[in-house]
Amino acid sequence: MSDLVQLTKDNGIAVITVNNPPVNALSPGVPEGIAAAIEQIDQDDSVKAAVLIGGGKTFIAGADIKEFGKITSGKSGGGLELPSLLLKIEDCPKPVVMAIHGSAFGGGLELAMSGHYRVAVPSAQVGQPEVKLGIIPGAAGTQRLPRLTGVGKAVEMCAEGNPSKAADALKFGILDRLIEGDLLAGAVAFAREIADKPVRKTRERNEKLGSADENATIFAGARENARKKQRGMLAPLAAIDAVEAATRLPFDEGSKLERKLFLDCLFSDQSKALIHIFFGEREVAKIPDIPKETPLIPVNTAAVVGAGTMGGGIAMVLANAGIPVLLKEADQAALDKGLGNIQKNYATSVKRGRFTQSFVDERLKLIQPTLSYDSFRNADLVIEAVFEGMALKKEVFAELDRVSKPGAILASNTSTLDIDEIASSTARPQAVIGTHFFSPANVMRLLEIVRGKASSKEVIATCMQLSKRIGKIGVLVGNCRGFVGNRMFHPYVRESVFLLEEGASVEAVDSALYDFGMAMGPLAVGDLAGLDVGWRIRKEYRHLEKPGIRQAFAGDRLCELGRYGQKSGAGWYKYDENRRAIPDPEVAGLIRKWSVESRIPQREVSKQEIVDRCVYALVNEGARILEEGYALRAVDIDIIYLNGYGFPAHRGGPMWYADTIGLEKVYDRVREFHKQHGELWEPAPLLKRLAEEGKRFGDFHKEQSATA
Ligand code: 3H9
Repeated sequence: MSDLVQLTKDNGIAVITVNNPPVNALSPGVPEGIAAAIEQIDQDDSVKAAVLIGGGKTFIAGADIKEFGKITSGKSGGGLELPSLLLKIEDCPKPVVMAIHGSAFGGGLELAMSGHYRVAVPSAQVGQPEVKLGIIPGAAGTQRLPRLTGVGKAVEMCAEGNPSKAADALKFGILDRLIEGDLLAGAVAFAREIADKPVRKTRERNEKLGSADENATIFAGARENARKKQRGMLAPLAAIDAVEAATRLPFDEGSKLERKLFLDCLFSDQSKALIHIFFGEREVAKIPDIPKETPLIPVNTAAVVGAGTMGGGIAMVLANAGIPVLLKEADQAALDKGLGNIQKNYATSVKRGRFTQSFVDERLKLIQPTLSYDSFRNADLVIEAVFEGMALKKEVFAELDRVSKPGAILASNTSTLDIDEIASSTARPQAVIGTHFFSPANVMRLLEIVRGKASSKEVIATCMQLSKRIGKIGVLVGNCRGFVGNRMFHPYVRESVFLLEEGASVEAVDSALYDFGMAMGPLAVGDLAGLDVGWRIRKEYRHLEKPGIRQAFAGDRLCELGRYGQKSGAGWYKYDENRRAIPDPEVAGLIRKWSVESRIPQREVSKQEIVDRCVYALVNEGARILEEGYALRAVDIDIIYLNGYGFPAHRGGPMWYADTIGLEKVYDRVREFHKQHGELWEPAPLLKRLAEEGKRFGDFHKEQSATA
């Protein structure tokens, strides 16, 4: 037996405990330990039945994801032998009861299904989340699950990857009993109850597999769903194929097919990208100069200044996490409008089944509207979300400095402005930080946390922790114009408009990027956000632009015509009463006319050029940001782009995508654009260096850590 697996006995019932913190992943040593325990149990006449349980906070969270990289790079790695262990458990002549708390995910659920019975505490969750890593279950999960749940539920669980709560898993047939109270004691008692019954092998339970006719509509529906909801992803379709195999082939052959599909997925670029994201989401929480032990500022109450779209959304996010929040506006009309929007948004969530009415009623009670700063003294955290203008922000912060208690965090939701300048209007710059939410704030997962030069470690650590508490993914960024996300978005949008001015159509630009995997094309995003927002910012900053540099003009001209996007019924597209975008020949004609007047040569623009121009504009700016230290790691940029800008997860984010293409190739293309389009395309020095050294953006952080 290994250190990772212990075997004890409790009066005729053997107890196998897996102890591989933090999540009892099936790392090398764990399957071997379980196999050895099963062999001992098999040979020990005093043992009537066995319980397998996880030590610590969970059952088994699956295969060890870190091992996958070793497998695909040819450096051994464990986990692939799992199917034979599961057969061994299933063939054990004494009943094995799987006792589940925390999560039984991926290989953990597959292992649980090889047991003869499964019991769980009510808070447990089970699932086959592999598709979220770009793979499918690889230890016969797609073959055993439909035998327990029936085909429809198994397809859904394997293709969508969402977990099920214990009570549901009991209904679906995955679990045999819920245990209230002590899990081990309950599981041992259960094992005694069933000790004399004949063992049931999941792989031999074919009664729920259904007929070909019944299944045809299930599989067709699942495929249609996957193509729509997991656009561009290979694994969901492979998972459906594998479950379908369970209905057509005997268990062994179905398992073989599953294994082939699993390996195809494991070696795909998509899986590598999604695994990069899995670890990246956890990595961004780690700030090198802010240790885990940094004291946190308790946030029990909050206040938000400004009840516009952003302020209202932020108040909802805080209330949803159970934090009472004051919502301040300058006048009653604005406050009423803001509260009306909040109520409307909550009503939509109830209609869509996201929240219950009673949850919403409780949340609304936590949001207290106000017209004055009188009660701000109680707030531990204040978030300013007023109109984006430096003078106004400074005025608000000077006021916050006067009214807030010592130790309160003063945060600005600015999306572009200088946090240090905002902080300079207070006598406590150490308390000031940026919390840049994305619209709609109650939906989008990203929170850019902007570190000012004086922001204290406690304030930063608290905001990082708060992001988790409010269900966001917080990424710490430096204080530069547009921070990380918007600074990169600027050249991306700029290129999309340049392409229009060079001859591409609005629809061609958007569909090329949509087909690449972006949630929306850049022009449709502009219409959604309001073209006037960028127009105003461009006007404000025009004096900072170097003279003689090409400027995109088509968007500004549309704004001059009152075409602000969806809100004015027209922008790059026309909109019908349901806000559905309709291509507008008038816009095409205008862009052509303006471009010819500006002597921009008109030409055919290929789909590939559209993608390269826009995505490499992101990458080149990302490289500058990385080298200048405004993002901590390349993966931080990737996480920002996935969660705030609709970049396709299966491409791993812009920096990972560039690494996957190869920086040498990316650099060559950027140089080509530099020659054709001039200074705006000057290759970032970091891109040049890493390309010449045959390295990746992912290596930059390792270089930095090595020299730190
Ligand atoms: C699979 O099973 C394939 C099989 O079908 C077949 C194979 C043949 N491996 O999330 P947390 C680390 S695929 C390695 O912060 P929580 C994680 O990186 C797998 N490491 O905790 C973090 O490390 P660090 C299918 C893992 O309490 C630490 O554990 N399974 C794994 O918020 C804590 O994680 C999944 O996809 C792993 N499997 O959430 C489940 N899991 O401290 C993936 C976690 O250094 N895991 N780590 O940053 C989860 O969903 C969550 O971790 C879980 C706990 C809900 C379990």
